[in-house]
Amino acid sequence: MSKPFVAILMGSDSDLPQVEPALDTLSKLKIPYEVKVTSAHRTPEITHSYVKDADKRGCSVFICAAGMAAHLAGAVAAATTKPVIGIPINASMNGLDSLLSTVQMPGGIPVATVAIGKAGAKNAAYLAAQMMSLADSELAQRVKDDRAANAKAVQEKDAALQA
Ligand code: RP5
Repeated sequence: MSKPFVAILMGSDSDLPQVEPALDTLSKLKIPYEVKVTSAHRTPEITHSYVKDADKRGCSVFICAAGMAAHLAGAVAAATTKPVIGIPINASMNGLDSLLSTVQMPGGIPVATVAIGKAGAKNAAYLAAQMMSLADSELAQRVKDDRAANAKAVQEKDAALQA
């Protein structure tokens, strides 16, 4: 079996600028990932078969980004029992349409929904890392070190302000 990885799906390549912080964060934490542009509506069969295949190949967590009627995360969650994290993309209505259509899943098919846009993308990657850390002590340490480095950066910015 291949190394555990994260699969990042997005409904359109137009979502990429808002998804990039997820890719950067996974790279920083040395977590392997795949990126796939596929849509719940435009390419439903490709979405389904990709999820089934990625699941079999050792995908640990799916991260799904979509805008407007954002059904991608829900469609993915319907096809796997691996954790699914949804990033609502701001493509219209300030992303509120995407937020509601990602988060409002019926009972039994969860999607862990993060904030709209870039902050959500970053947190989706951290959340995936924290999930994978449960079975990977080296990754758990990298996540802890990263959290400490972020706290130090805040303190340094504060110190610069006080000087
Ligand atoms: C959604 O429709 C995509 O995730 C994207 O956010 C939105 C618009 O897609 P494009 O028309 O830019 O391809 O499915």
